[in-house]
Amino acid sequence: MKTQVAIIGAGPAGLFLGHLLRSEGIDCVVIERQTPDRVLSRIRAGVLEQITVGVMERLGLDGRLKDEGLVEEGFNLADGERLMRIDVANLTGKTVVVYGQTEITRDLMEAAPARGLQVEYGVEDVDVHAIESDAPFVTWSRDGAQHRIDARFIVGCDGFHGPSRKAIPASVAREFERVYPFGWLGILADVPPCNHELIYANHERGFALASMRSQTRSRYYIDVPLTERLEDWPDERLWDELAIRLGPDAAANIVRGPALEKSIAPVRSYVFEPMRHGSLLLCGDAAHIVPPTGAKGLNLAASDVHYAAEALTAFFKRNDADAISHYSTKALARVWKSERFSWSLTKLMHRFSEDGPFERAMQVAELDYIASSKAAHMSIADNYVGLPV
Ligand code: FAS
Ligand code: PHB
Repeated sequence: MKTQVAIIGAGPAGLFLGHLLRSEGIDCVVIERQTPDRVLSRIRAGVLEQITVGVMERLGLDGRLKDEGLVEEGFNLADGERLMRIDVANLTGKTVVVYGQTEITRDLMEAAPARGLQVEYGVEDVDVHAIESDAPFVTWSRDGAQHRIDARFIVGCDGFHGPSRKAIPASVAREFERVYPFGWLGILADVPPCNHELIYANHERGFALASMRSQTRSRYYIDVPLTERLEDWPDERLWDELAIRLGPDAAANIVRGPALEKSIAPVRSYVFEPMRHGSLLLCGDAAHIVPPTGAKGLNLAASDVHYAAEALTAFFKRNDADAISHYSTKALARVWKSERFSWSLTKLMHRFSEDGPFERAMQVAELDYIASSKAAHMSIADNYVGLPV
């Protein structure tokens, strides 16, 4: 098989890029290890920045997002005593939209045939070759048959555990990582949210987040030590803990219900540089991971793809190779700012077992500062709605 761009991974990054390239008339093929149902069964991000909404608008795929998405003009930080509302709409003139990653992925998957976007599911043994040449290729197998895609570029959109990043030689690779001493235990339930806006809570028993997917479906999280197992957290125990950590006002509005999905996700900050080596580009979780506290994971995938599509379109349609050579620097500049915001909000809203009284006093002082400073609100709002591309 021959194409212009071979894309590995049909998560949000791979499908965003495939659609953007096809909308520019550029040939591409997406290959994905899992089945479509398996990809859709993942419960991940839920908050969209303007950049991500903008990509769906550009693709003409924002219909359901506009009908079903919840426009959020603010969100809240709680510290056991106070509820501090960050009025992002008035502070920045921008909003975020609550619309599940599952729904974004479903919209992109369903629109692929009409776009002429070829997506091969259930592939195995994916490997990339000759990435330091102008004729890289990908090999893969399915049902025992061997396949090969020859392309001018390969884009690794294969997430944190995918093969693409590993193809970049150690001699040029730089890695930056912080693994946090807790995971996020999330529950999805068909119950109305306890508040119309998100609440991030820093309680002496730990972190909690009240989020939602719609007016009738809620998503809640608490942090738990990495030693905890799902079976240690039957629904009732989780609802009890949420009621304590979110505080009496929110607790009074919590409607309990059976879990549709419950999972523990590890929490880490990770950046891989460079995001391009030769004819291989990396987008999304294949190159970086953020703690979910800043709600940046999916949105960073969209901004990487924005830059990658811009560079690949310049290359194929205007014969301009320059944009490709600047891709990694441009994408990383925004990645690092999102990494900083996600790390700082994680440090502010979680209790760290290794922290002593001084570190705790710093948390309290920062929350006090936020409670009393418009400038602090402005900075948080500016980062939460998403920095310009
Ligand atoms: P993805 O991981 O979504 O997609 C990569 C795709 O590549 C997958 O479909 C995978 O099957 C495929 N792939 C992997 N190896 C392959 C191979 N060898 N061959 C072919 N295909 C291969 N963000 C938030 O903002 N809020 C959250 O609550 C949140 N929760 C998360 C929970 C979890 C468990 C994870 C992992 C992430 C979470 N995130 C969250 C971040 C999440 O939204 C990611 O940033 C987003 O999925 C990134 O999209 P992609 O880069 O497309 O990677
Ligand atoms: C979610 O709704 O899943 C969600 C929202 C905000 C976050 C993380 C996750 O910061």
